[in-house]
Amino acid sequence: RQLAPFPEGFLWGAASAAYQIEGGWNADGKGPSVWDVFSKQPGRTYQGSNGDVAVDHYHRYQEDVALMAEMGLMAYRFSISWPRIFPQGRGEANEGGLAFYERLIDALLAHGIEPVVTLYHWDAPQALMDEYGAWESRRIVDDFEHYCRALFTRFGAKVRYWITLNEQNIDTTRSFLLAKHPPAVRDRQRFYQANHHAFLANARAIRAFRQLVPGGKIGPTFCYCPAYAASSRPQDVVAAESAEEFTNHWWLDVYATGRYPASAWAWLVEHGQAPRIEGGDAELLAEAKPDFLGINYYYSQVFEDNALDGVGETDFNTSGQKGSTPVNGVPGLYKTTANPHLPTSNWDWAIDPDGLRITLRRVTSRYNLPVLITENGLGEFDQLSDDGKVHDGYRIDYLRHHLLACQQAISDGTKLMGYCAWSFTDLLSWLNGYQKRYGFVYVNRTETDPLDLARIRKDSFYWYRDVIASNGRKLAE
Ligand code: GCO
Repeated sequence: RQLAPFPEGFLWGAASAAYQIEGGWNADGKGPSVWDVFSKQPGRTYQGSNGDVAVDHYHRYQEDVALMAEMGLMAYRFSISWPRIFPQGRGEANEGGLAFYERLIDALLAHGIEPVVTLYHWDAPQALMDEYGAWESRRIVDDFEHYCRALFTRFGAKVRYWITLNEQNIDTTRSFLLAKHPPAVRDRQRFYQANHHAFLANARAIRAFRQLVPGGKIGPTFCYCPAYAASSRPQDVVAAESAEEFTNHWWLDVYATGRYPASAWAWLVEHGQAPRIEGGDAELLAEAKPDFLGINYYYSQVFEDNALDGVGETDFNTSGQKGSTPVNGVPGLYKTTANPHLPTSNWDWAIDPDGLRITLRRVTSRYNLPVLITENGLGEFDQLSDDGKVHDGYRIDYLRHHLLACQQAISDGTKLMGYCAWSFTDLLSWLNGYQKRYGFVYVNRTETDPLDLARIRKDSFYWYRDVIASNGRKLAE
């Protein structure tokens, strides 16, 4: 059928995160983040890579913004590093950190690019980890609100779109179930408790925002992996529904309605894993409604029945070798299996544009809130060719099909505000180093000069520029 065009004013964007691009890890009074410490512990990241320099965006932001302007980008999503603003996590704000983001925001606005600011993209102040275990303590809720208020006060008149927490689901899963992010433990009770604190922090940020930035728009960003059933066997369907509830609704229901989903909650109570909830929490969560849901989409997952055979949370592929993703699941509930119908990336992520349409349909029918795609993209081993260019036709193909899925979702009734591709420049992958590249702009590193960091426009840069200029009409070509 004929698809409706993208709406006028659709935000064509691209995204990044502070730790993955900035560098300048101790510049102008910044305190260490948990990642500054964690990435330097042996064996934590791919070949010990860290963000001390990253792609040096802290010092090259003007060049990067000029490239965004050349591309015609309408929105740029970036995150603010909490320990740049509060080196100790709380107390007095650091003017050096605020001034950097002010320069960046002003540069974006000067080029007519809408800033979309993420308040928290995983780089908590190490001081708060040392003091009380960061997200494991309720004390973080007050400190997070204090930090958010400082930013709303300083930038509320310039920035219209705000994201509270980035991928709370992925970050806490890796922190407390997979032992891959700090504090790198495996403990389901601590997992649910830390998540409860993050929900409260999200709600407090939204409540403060309503006072300080009337007219602005705010919401969380969630990484949605739609769950498919491995077969029409009813046991597999139950498994997939449980996975949908435990891996998606658990977060989105709380953000959108303030309530934990019923059957997952019952299971946690039965298994002694439910978080402690205090008086007033339920009211706060119910009151703080987001204006939109930020959705990051990379892949779908297939689930089947898991008789009590002991499969627990397991590792995922950080090697870049295809075929090394083990089975993951919760005993008695579900476990993952490969999808025979889909190709996978070099990191074993199923490539599934229809999964994005399915995601948007599910999110819209369950929550009926506007959606901003805050991330979607393809990580690859891009190479600089002899002609000095980067021919990433595979990325164009990936983005094109996912954008067509967005267009279908719009026709299905999703109120889609915009699409931020991940990522604008190449950047540091938290666990996969600098070899996993996502950008429209290649950042050069050679063996002889690992810190060359020259910016080179990939083929996808020119393609996305034309997509934006045609408001998506180019996708039909
Ligand atoms: C990686 C990931 C990240 C995430 C992003 C999540 O390889 O490290 O893909 O880049 O997509 O940080 O919000």
